[in-house]
Amino acid sequence: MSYFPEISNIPYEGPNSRNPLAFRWYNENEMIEGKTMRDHLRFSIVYWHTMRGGGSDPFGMATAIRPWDDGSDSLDNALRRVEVAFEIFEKLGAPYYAFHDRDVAPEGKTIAESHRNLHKVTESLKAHQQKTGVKLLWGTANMFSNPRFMHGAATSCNADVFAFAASQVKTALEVTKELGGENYVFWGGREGYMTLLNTDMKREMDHLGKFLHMAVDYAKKIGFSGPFLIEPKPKEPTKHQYDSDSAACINFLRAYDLMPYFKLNIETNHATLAGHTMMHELDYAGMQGMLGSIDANTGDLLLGWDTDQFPTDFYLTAQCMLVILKWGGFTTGGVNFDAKVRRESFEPIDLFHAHIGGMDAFARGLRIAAEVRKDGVLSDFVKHRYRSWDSGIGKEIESGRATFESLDAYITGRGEASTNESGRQEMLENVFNRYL
Ligand code: XUL
Ligand code: CO
Repeated sequence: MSYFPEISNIPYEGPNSRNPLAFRWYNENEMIEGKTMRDHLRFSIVYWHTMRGGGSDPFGMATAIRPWDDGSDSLDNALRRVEVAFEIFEKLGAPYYAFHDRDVAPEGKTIAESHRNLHKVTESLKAHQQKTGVKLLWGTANMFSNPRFMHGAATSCNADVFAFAASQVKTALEVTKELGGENYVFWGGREGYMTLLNTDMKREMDHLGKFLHMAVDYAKKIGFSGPFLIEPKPKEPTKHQYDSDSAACINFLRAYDLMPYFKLNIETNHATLAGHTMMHELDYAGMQGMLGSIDANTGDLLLGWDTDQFPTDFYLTAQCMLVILKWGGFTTGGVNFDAKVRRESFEPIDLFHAHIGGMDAFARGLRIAAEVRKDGVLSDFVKHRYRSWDSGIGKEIESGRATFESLDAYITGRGEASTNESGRQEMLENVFNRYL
């Protein structure tokens, strides 16, 4: 049975197509820099927004029409959603999907019942993966919606809540492994605080470090080898979240001896909430070998919260892809659309328009980035800009031979530093725009 009989598999029709249900830039088998677009981008669709988002906001209830969903928290409803989800994944040609435990299966009255529900839905997810070839990019546990997590999960002041969270991640890891998930994500939804007046930050961070080590140990035990990913976000829901940006996450992982097991899952709207560009966050993670995956979306210039809009801006996606390619592209990660349709876009077909737009935006970004790299104008400029480090005193500093005394003698002998050169920002922005 089909839930979208009027929609066929979305075809690639090229840039001149006027068909809104076709790709203009994403041609999955086309080769770019020696790899297919499919393998470069590794698109993934999220269960929470696409299957569970209803469009409610703090001022109003859900608006979305979802004829397949009876609105109940029953297992039957959950199992029906799986069928719908896989039809959407397949028709869009998305090779991956991602979920939280509570997106796919209802929470039970006891934790044991919740685990049973999840295992039951997992059987169906597995069967659908086998039938369609769609794979799991990552799994995660929702440890932020239920009131028990009001003070946090691994960083709660209540030790029982820590134990509950551990049980939940244990099962989510088992399920992720069972489904061949390529990564496991931690987004610290409520791992943070509202006021230091009631918070022992050091103790909470120590607990988070312990929790993640337990996850690493259990993954080893059950043979889950995919990397763990931490998803940075600076605020919302808490005022200060511990995993606030790439730098804070990497410092935490290093301090708690977790570096070998983790990478980052970097989200555009989270980067901008942290006061950074997405490119900054990607480059910072990339230079430390910590770039794992991305949650692709965008915020709104005029709204200060996590609006999770679908990415449509080629300028942004091209710059993101430039940084991603610079650090070698994705291995286990991918472009995961942590994005939701607007509340006003309430019809099922809007889910297709939204993903087509996001996939095309990243496909076009990939094409532009590959052209920029082929011409080498920007990388040549940067290389030339740092040429004072390739020989002479610069080389001595980089190689570790220089000391304060030797540098003092060198610059005293010259009397003044050599003349600076323009950074040419405007010219370089013009160069970049040639490729758009
Ligand atoms: C919240 C967010 C999450 C994570 C997974 O802002 O991005 O959906 O991606 O928990
Ligand atoms: Co996200």
